[in-house]
Amino acid sequence: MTTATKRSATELLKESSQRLRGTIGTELAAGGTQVSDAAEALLKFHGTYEQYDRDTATALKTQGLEKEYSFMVRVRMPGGRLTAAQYLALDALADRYGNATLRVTTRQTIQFHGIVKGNLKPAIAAINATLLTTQSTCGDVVRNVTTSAAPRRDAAHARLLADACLLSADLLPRSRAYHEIFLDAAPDETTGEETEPLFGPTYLPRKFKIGLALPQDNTIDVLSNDLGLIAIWEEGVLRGYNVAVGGGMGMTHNRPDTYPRLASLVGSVGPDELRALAEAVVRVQRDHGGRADRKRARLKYLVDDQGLPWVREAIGRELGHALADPLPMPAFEVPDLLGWHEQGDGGWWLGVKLPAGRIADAGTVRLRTALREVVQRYGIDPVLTPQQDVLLTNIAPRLRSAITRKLRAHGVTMAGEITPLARWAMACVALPTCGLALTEAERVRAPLVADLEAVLRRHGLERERISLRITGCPNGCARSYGGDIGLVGRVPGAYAVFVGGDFAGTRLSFKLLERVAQERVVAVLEPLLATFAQQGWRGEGFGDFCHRLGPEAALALVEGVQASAA
Ligand code: SRM
Ligand code: SF4
Repeated sequence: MTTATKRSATELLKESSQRLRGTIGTELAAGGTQVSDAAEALLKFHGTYEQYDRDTATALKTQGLEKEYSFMVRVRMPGGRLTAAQYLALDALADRYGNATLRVTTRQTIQFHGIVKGNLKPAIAAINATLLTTQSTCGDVVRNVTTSAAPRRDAAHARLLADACLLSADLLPRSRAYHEIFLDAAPDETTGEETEPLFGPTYLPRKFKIGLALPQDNTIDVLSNDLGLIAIWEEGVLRGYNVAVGGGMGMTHNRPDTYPRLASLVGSVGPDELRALAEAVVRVQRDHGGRADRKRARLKYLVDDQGLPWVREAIGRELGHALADPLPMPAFEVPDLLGWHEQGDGGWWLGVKLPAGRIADAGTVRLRTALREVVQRYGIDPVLTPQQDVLLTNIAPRLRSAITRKLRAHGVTMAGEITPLARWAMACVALPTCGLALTEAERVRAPLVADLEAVLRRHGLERERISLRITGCPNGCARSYGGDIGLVGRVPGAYAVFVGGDFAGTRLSFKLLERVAQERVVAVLEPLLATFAQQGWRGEGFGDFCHRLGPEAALALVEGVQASAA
């Protein structure tokens, strides 16, 4: 390991935690609604965050009452796969322990919100009983591995999913802390001192994300991962994986040394070297990643601070041989997975839009009930997408109309009935649960989409494929610096507006405006959209058009409107 001169408090905590145990066990057994700061930090490694309801906090404080504390729990499922039985079990747990909703995340998992402290252990144990885990879904470890959600029954998709599952399992910590704390497993006294062969006593400097894509399916935004792997097939044979390192979306306002970054292609490996390669990259980040400043601890900063050639050499050293050059690769595509599609084995899948990933019953739209009934009745295995949607898979052709009818009867809108903007609009959780949110995101997605749709209609752009990504802070959980339009919470009630990324996820957007009041955002974008309608080239996306204009010309177009903005 490097001899770090200064280490953050989290580093010291990890080291003294007895492999992620700390005082979690005793604290969970005690009463109350909260845990200590140390236990809170360690609990993340086991997949849970302490939160409080930010909607009620101020009013409660003025009455001298405690905030409403609860826990968010995140499940691990590489590639967003779960069985019908698992889905139904999780759905039931949302009532028993959570806030009666399931939240599909931008990394293809499910989150529960609103689990009170006394229910945390039984909830995690119950998730585990479904043969899913919450282990390492948060914390300084390898997070949920993402990959194409498309349930296409061909060799390329099958291999991609198998490799995602392999990496996900291989890169889990070996500590038995999770099993002892949440599953009452007895400590293993037969093997002497417990070791973490890959991670060591301080685990990784920061979260570490891996995604696997195909050039023809970059729905995961592979270049936003610390380690992005792109499978290259030629004439039905897997030639190898292109390796990209140093992606990440988060940044901190007012800290110019933090920034979103797309992963850089650093080389390629053969089809059977994936596991060794992933372990090698993890070891490079473990040993050389920053451990002093958590805001600059992701692999992307190591790549920029040391340079790509250095990183390439370091990976080669860990791997035992130099990385081969990247394999030739076609341009990325982003297929639309919503609606009805043939799987290639006689079965069909139906992609259903979930509003910002939230599976809930709300008013006349009983989305949660609809999905539960369809999954239960037809034994459908759902797949979760990186766009926060769900694919209902393995459907016999004769059942298609019955399933459509059932969903409609519960008020669920079918994909063919929504605009491309609504199809591709993502929003992070933000308020009221996220402790880092500066603005709303999930809760303003629908009104913002509706207002933008009206503008698009005015300019004849309603069929235009435009991706909108909204986050309540600069951490970029809905990958808001990629795509055509990014709205990033800046201060309460106002967003930084980003444009100019590309749909395929290969170019970051630029900041058009620093601070625009929520109610002015759509008006500010209108002149740009109007000019795009008149001057956009055939086949050019809105982000491409803004990129072609460049920041200065784009800003000149919106300046008049901005002058009247907050
Ligand atoms: Fe995220 C922190 C939610 C995907 C970058 N993210 C958080 C926390 C845990 C807030 C916190 O630290 O207190 C949020 C919990 C909110 C809540 O109430 O549930 C949170 N992130 C989410 C989810 C649920 C957003 C969503 O609406 O779907 C996504 C869960 C993914 C999963 O299943 O594992 C989620 N987060 C992402 C992504 C997108 C991705 O990975 O494809 C990113 C950008 C990529 C990246 O990692 O750079 C992302 N989240 C962050 C960051 C910035 C990290 C950085 O190094 O810059 C933070 C803050 C941090 O880690 O300090 C963060
Ligand atoms: Fe919270 Fe910010 Fe992530 Fe949104 S982007 S979930 S506000 S950390």
